[in-house]
Order: sequence, then structure tokens, then C-alpha cells
Amino acid sequence: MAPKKPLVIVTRKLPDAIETRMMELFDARLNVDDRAFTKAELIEAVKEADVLVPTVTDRIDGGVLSQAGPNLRLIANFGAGVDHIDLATARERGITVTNTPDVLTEDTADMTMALILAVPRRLTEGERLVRAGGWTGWSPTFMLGRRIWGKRLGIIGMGRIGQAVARRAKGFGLSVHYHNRRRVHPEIEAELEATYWESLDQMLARMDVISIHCPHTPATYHLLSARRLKLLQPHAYVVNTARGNVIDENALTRMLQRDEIAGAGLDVFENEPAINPKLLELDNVVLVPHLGSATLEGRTDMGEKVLINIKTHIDGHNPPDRVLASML
Ligand code: 8YV
Repeated sequence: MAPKKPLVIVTRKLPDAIETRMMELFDARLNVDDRAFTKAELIEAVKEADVLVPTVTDRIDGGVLSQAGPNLRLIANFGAGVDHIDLATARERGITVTNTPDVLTEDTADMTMALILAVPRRLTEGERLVRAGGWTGWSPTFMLGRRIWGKRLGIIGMGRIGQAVARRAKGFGLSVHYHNRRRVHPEIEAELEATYWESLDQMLARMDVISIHCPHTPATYHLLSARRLKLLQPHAYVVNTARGNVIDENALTRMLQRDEIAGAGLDVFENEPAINPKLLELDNVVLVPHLGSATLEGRTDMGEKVLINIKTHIDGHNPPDRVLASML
């Protein structure tokens, strides 16, 4: 008799090719309706599953994990960020957590670059005007934005995505500056012609555009606090494709309302899908519904990573993308 296949519970609808392979390899329970699990449903899932495949929309906190059944040995997250999972409790309970790094780097960097261009060049503001029938014709002083070429970009978090953004930014004539826990390898710094700032405060005060690429951890919660946001120059732009909680969204909104900074491009928010309603009223912001990695190729590659992590774990090996609580 063939050995029993492990029960893999997937909390959201994944690309078809990934779901089909899940069905072939495992006793997979899919969510074809794509309705987010309630807390009670998550608890039921961790009680039963051998492997849970959650996404950013599932809060796998201590309350959920404390109810996990003895079979749950792996949480194979669909996504790179794991701030929705209580890693310390997972470790205590001997549950391995994996994620999907690398494969979403280029897509997220593209989205970042799109925002770095869209906000100063007033792209969505102009688009709204045209659609509303408000365009009365060209004029030399109509809807002037700000030039990107020759400006300074300050990257917070110079990991894979930060570096991919830096490469693109160089091509657009921005000079690259960064703040990171650790200075990157001198060869990378030389390739990117990047200037390292040990002091985030010092960097913030000197940049034209700030882009966030660090994970959300207890140490980076509101890293851009009201105090730090005030260090920015009034012509500066802020772009965030990392996690909403890294910026104090209310403080940012107040500064945008008062024109204390020039604009913001946001793909992530503190309480997704809720957005501070005052942000919706502002013209100097571009708002995107967490689409950083949302390409068919990216989401399929993320699914492939999930499959590999589950398969290697089930076959008794260390899955390649283990997340350790100590990494954060
Ligand atoms: C994903 C992301 O779409 O990978 C991440 O951390 O923020 C997104 O690109 C999301 O996490 C899927 O769970």
C-alpha cells in the first residue's frame, strides 16, 4: 500500500499550475473560493494539517499556534515576509517555517521603480484628470512634476530587493544611498556606486526619495516614526513596497496633508486592506493594493518554492528556505 500522503492545507487560491501539482503530490486541501480564513478556520487548519500554506492575509499568532495539533511540522508560507507568523512560538513547538525569497525580487523592484517614477511625475493624478474629462489642453506650466534624474535615493534595507531597486535606480540617473543593519560587501557597494549611512537620521535628512526594503520586525515597527519623518526635506518623496507597519501611516498622512513632504507611493499599509481614509483624498500619493509580487510568473515561482519546501521537508531533508526566528 502506498504511504499516506501528508495533509497540506492551503489558505488562499494559488495559480492553477501550483494547485494541480499540490493535488498530485499531497493530500491537498485547496481554497478555490479564495475567501480568507477566519481565526476559527485557521485554528481548525493547524489542528488537522501536516503542513499549512498561509499567506500574508493569515495571522498565525501565538493564539492560533498554541492550538496546533501534533502533526503540524511545517508552515510553508507563500510569500517572503513572515511578520504575520509568530516565529518564536513556532520554534518553541518545533514547527519549521519556510518562505519564498528571491523569486519576487525583480517584480517587487519593478513596482518600486514604478512608484518612484509615478509620484514625482504625477502619473495617476494626470490619469484621473484625463478620465474625469478635466484636460483642457497642453500648457507650458501645466501639471509640473519633479525630475528624477540626478536626485538622491535613500534605500532603507539593502537586501535582495533593495539592491535590485538600486540597480534600476542607477539606470534612471539616481544616486544610490542606503542604510542597513550591516554594510554590504564592498564589491556590491562599488557596483551600485552606493553611499552607506550608518545613521538613518542623517540619511533621511539629505535624500530626495526614500524607499523602504527592510522586513517588518519588532525592531523596524514604525522605523519611520513621526520624529524621523520630520527629518525629511519638504521636497522629499517616500515609497513603500515592504510592509505598512514600517511607517507610522497616520504621521505620514498628516505630513502629506500639510505639504511637509512632497508625496508618497504606497503599495502596503498598516491595516490592510483598510487604508487611512485621509490618504484617499490626497493627490500627491499613489496607492496600490499590495501588488509588489503580483505577476503570474512571480506567483507561480513562489508556488514552486512552496512545493519544493514541502517536498524536501516530507522527504526528510532540510527545506531550502527555512526562516529562523534569529534571522529577524
Ligand atoms: C506577497 C509580500 O504577495 O512576499 C511578500 O512578503 O509582501 C507579497 O509580495 C504576499 O506576502 C503573499 O503572501
